[in-house]
Amino acid sequence: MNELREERAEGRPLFEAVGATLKREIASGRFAGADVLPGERELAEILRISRTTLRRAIAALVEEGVLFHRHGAGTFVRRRPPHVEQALSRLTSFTEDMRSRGFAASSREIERGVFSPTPEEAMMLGVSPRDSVFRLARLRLADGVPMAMERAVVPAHFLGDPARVGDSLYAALDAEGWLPVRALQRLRAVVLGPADAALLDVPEGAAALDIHRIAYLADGRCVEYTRSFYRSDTYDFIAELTLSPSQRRHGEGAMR
Ligand code: 16G
Repeated sequence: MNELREERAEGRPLFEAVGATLKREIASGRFAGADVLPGERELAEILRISRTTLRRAIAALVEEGVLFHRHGAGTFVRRRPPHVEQALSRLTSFTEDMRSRGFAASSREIERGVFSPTPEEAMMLGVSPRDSVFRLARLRLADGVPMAMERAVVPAHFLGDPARVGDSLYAALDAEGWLPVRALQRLRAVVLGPADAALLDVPEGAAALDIHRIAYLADGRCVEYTRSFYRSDTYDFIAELTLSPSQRRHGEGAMR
């Protein structure tokens, strides 16, 4: 939090400079894990300011709606979920999507490993039940806010060493030369169960978009089957609709 000095350089009162620094840290996802600020004494020590100044800065941020107190639990960050409009016709990765919008993408891993496929996975991926699949279940976050829960399955032979899959599954597939070029996606509305609702930080029973993506290589082999729950308050999927060529000819005729 070295920026405190820069904030101060602008000649504003110290508590305002502290508030601006905290806001910047929040935006960068610094407290994203638990969304709770460190204790007053620890934070005052980190910022090298008095607890009175810190209290004043926090009070101003509570008034602004950036922070809120939860009795007996501490001071929390009030996250406003980023809103994203996503074209349905482009095959992109979460990391790429968020980066292009200026959000910091991150993930919380729920499951990772190489397993025997379930009958559904084997059928979706077109692999034999004797093959292995790499499973990666992640909570995907933008600027520290949970956006989607994704459970991806990839035939293990496409990934070389699955332990090397880092922040982006598509970057890992690309590195192996197996980036998908085409995908089929099915979307439907669902009501979230308690476990997914808790992960996505929405009330149980909230609506979400249940998305199944099956992605293919140029030679038609299936490289990914992913089932995701996208928070319905953060994502709008936009589809472009065009007339079929024959209808277009018809329409042009009608206009003359
Ligand atoms: C997107 C895809 C998901 C893919 C992921 C890869 C949808 C609905 N889903 O979230 O199928 O596995 O991107 O992202 O768009 P990554 O490269 O950042 O891991």
